[in-house]
Parts: sequence; structure tokens; C-alpha cells
Amino acid sequence: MDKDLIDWIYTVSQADPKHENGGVLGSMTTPPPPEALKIVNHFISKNLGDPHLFKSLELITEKLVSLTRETLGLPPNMKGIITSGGTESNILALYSFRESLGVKKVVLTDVAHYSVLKASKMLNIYSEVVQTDFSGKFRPDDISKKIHGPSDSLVMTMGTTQLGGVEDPREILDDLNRVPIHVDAAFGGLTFPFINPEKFHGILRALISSGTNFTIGVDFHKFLGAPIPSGIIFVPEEIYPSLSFDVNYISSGKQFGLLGTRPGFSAAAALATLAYYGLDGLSKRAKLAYENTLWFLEEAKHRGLGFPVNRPEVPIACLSTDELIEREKLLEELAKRGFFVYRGEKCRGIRVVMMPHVRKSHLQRLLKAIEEVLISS
Ligand code: 0PR
Repeated sequence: MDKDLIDWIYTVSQADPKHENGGVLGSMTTPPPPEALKIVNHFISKNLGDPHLFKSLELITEKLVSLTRETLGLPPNMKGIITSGGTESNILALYSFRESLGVKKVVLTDVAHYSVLKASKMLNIYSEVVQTDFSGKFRPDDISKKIHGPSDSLVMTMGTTQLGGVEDPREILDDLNRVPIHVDAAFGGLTFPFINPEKFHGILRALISSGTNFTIGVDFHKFLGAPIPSGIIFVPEEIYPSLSFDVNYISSGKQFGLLGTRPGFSAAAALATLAYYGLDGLSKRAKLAYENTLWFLEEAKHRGLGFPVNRPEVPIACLSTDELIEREKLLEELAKRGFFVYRGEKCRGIRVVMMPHVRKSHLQRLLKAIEEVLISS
């Protein structure tokens, strides 16, 4: 055994920013709870892609799917498939639309996650991007005039990566001729239902009663804080078979989704994380993070440190700073001081994601650091 090399693996990671001390402020990652880490170890060599051999994983998956379905208020005819996260869910959604419904085109807005365009390229599905305004809002007409017939589809994001907005399909549903819709709720799926239950359930009710084929992807490894990788996609029963692939030599005879061998702990640790916090705990964490998001934006505006371009609907804050300082310089100076925020493309400034490890005191320190950088530049 090369112990030096093993030691080096630990040593080299010492230089990474740490979630716990408020350094990681832009990445949608957060430390999982201790119970989930034990579960990771317990399942580390088991393959979720072989659920007949590892029978417990089949049972765990069933429980996770039904608990998530219940939490989101989805109908029983929507089947859940565990994925490695938002990218895989987006690819599967478009693939299932293409295979079962003959979809050839996808319409999305410029604030959709880049993995939607990645999916359309990989699947040879033509894409049309609708420009949104500075606050990330689309004009309903801009979408409906791009949707013509049954080979078109639409992606709407619940919790946009850049601006934390929620794209509401109710504004256009009547004009869409029931084309299939994929809801990318990778971040919003386990935050938005607690922050604004009325709007969340209103959107779902409208989608369900419209008779449209819709899919929804939600990530456990984002705000919930389950170990990476872990997500889920729900698809209507009728298009579910298109995501099943025959594999004769393994005992289940079929596999779902993109990966073959996939981590068994994906489902088990996500379930353990849900069990650890409980829905009440998760709801409290989401509401607190959201309050901190609004507080941060308001405080920054009040102190002249930037301009909010929208009122986010999930705990993601985008602060426009380009009238005050060159963005790359701000990012660089903040990183030197140990604050790792992300580029805010649409808001021309910085993006902070209020993951559960981000406390108000971290945000206070970040605001102070921005102030210092502005004064000294
Ligand atoms: N859909 C939405 C709305 C997303 O925000 C993301 C990821 C995805 C899909 C894709 O999810 P996976 O990356 O899990 O496949 N959004 C994060 C972001 O762009 C991804 C990320 C996470 C980037 C952690 C960096 C990082 O350190 O911010």
C-alpha cells in the first residue's frame, strides 16, 4: 500500500474551501447528515442497477419513490426512477418524450440549466431558446408562438439556477395544445413546496388537470443534502416503458435510466437524509434559507453593495454588481478572502445559494467583505 499517496489525497483536499465555515457560497452542495454517511458506507459496494440481487435496494427505492411522490403531491400513476441528478433527469425526460411521443423539438428559456441544451444535443432534438427579461421572466406569447404541434415540447424550471425564479406553466397552458412538459425542479422540488405551497400545488394541479404529459425531476443531493449523486424523475405510466432497457443476463431482466452500475447508496442515503430531517425539519430549513435570501438582497441594496434584479422564489440570490465593480475582480477579491460565490450571468453580478450550511453570520461576513472590496478598488 502506498500510504504516502493515500495521505496526499487528504492533504491536497485541505486547500478546498469548507462548507462549515461559510466559504462555499455558490455551489449547490452541502454536508450530508451523519446518519446518511453511515448508510453510504453500508451500501458502498451494492449496485442500484441490480435491484433483484440487492433486494433491499428495490424496497428502499419503492419507499423513497412513494415518500417523494407524497411530498410533492403527485398522482399515483406517475412512476419514479432514481437518477444521478438533474442532468440525467433532463436527458431522460427528453429521451422519453422523443421515444414515446415523437418529440422532435424542445422550447426552453435562456435561464434553463445548460444540461437541457446538452440533452437536446445528445438526443438530436432541435432546441429553441426564448429570451427572458433582466429578471428572468418570459413573455407568454414568446413561448406559445414557438409551440406548434405534437412533436414540440417545453421545459419549465422550478428554481432557476441563475435567479431562483419559478417558471409558471399556468400562464401558457391553454395555448400549448397539450405538448409534453418537463418540469426541471432539481433545486426547487425540495424547497419551493415549503416556501410557497399554494403556488407549488397550484402549478401541479394545473398540469395534472390539463391532461398534458408531464415529467418532473427533483434532486436529493441539492438542498436536502443527501450524498451526491442522487435525484429522481417522475414520469407518467404511459411513457415509463421507454426508460426501461432489456438486459437479459441480470436477474431483474431490465434497467432504468442512463447508468448501468449506479451507487446503491443513492437511494438509501437519500431516504436516510429525509428520515433524519423529517418533512417538518426540511420545511423549516427551506423557510429559513429563503428568509436569509431575501434579507441578504435587501441588506446589500440598503448598504449600496449591489442591486437585486428579482424577488427569488427559492433560496438563490443574484446581486447585480457591474455598475459598482468589474465582476471578475469582485469574484477574485472575494475568493482571496475565502468567500467562494459564483458568477451571476443574468444579473451581471454574483450568485449566492443559501444552502442549509449557509448561516446569517456567514452572509454578514460576506457583505462586509464585499464592502471592503468596493472601498479598496
Ligand atoms: N437543473 C437545475 C435547475 C440545476 O440548477 C442543475 C444544477 C441541474 C439541473 C443539473 O444538476 P446536476 O448537476 O446535479 O446534474 N445546478 C448546479 C449549478 O449549476 C450544479 C452545480 C452544483 C454546479 C454544484 C457547481 C457546484 O459546485 O449551480
